[in-house]
Amino acid sequence: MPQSSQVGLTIRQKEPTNLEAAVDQINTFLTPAELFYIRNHFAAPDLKIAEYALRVGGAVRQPLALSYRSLREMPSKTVVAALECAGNSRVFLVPSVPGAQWELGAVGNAEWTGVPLAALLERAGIAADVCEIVLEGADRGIPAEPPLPPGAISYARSLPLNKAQQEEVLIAYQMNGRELRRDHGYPVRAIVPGHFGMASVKWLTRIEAVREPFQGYWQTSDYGYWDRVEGMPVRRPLAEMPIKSEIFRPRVYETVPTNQVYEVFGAAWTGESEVTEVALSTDDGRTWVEAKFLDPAQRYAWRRWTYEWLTPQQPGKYTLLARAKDACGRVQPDHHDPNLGSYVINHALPIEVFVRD
Ligand SMILES: Nc1nc2c(c(=O)[nH]1)N[C@H]1C(S)=C(S)[C@@H](COP(=O)(O)O)O[C@H]1N2
Ligand SMILES: [Mo]
Repeated sequence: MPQSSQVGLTIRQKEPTNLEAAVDQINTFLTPAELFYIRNHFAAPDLKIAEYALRVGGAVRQPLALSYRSLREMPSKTVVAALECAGNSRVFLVPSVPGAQWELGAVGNAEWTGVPLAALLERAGIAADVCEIVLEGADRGIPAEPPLPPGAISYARSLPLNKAQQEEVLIAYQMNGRELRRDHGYPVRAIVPGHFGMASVKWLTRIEAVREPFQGYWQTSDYGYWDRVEGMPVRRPLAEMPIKSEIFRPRVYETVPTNQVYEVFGAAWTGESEVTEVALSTDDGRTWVEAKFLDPAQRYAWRRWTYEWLTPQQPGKYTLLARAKDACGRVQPDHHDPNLGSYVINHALPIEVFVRD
């Protein structure tokens, strides 16, 4: 496979920009920016470093307004984290559901550098009764899906305080050692490793410590799901990613030759744990074999895996499935949970291929 970094992305929505990677082009552990999906709810704002300020306020002793330069002067930390859109693989749902019809490519794994959010909270001195930290981006508009809020809103999400205070949650200004591209949040974005992508607020301009759970649009209407408490449905915000693996090669409906070694390739990731195993089936789940990891287990990063498949002598249509496990005992389910609506599509996804002479 040539290591091209000029491969481009596939349009899922023109405006606002929503593009996904062709995952069969992925080879490397770190996904180059050229191959990293873009998920924007509104037009990307054009922020200038000279005017940039990050405000930290709400229930704090000392509100802050930090320039880009002062952020860059604080001690930095680098974390490798996979980001996956909560709607990734939506196109696999039957019956189909509304929303961007993501295939397999709304996921990537990058190295992020920035200041731990915890250090900013420490400097601002949060009040004892703070329960969440709200992160707000500079982008604004009217969201696509009802129930619609009254007028234009910004993109904002909250984090429970205990997650916000973990060292790996970054106020990031670099991706893979380079400054962020505009579509990925230039000049500054949040990175919340282990959570679905919606938590990693781009074009971050405001951090607010709050005493009551935040009920914003992206926390309730969108990026929420129905849980049950004593039989009663309650709405909760999506947060941690579950265990998931994807087959990157072969592609859906690829034709592979009979009786030859084909290198099946993919990656697996999970939330607050480590990926420990990937099993592969080439006969629609009847039998399973263990795949081989290319990367060590590292919390928040993905693990690429391969399997040398000796393709059948018998031509026909074959269904490949991959199923990962993590260190806290989670396994990918066989089916999507309808309570999760059009999100969290982490069941073993069927990749149908043709074996031909
Ligand atoms: N300000 C802002 N932040 C945002 C979004 C957005 O629309 N606006 N989209 C979120 C969603 S849904 C995802 S999946 C990730 C995508 O990050 P990427 O475009 O860098 O891949 O950004 C998140 N942060
Ligand atoms: Mo997303």
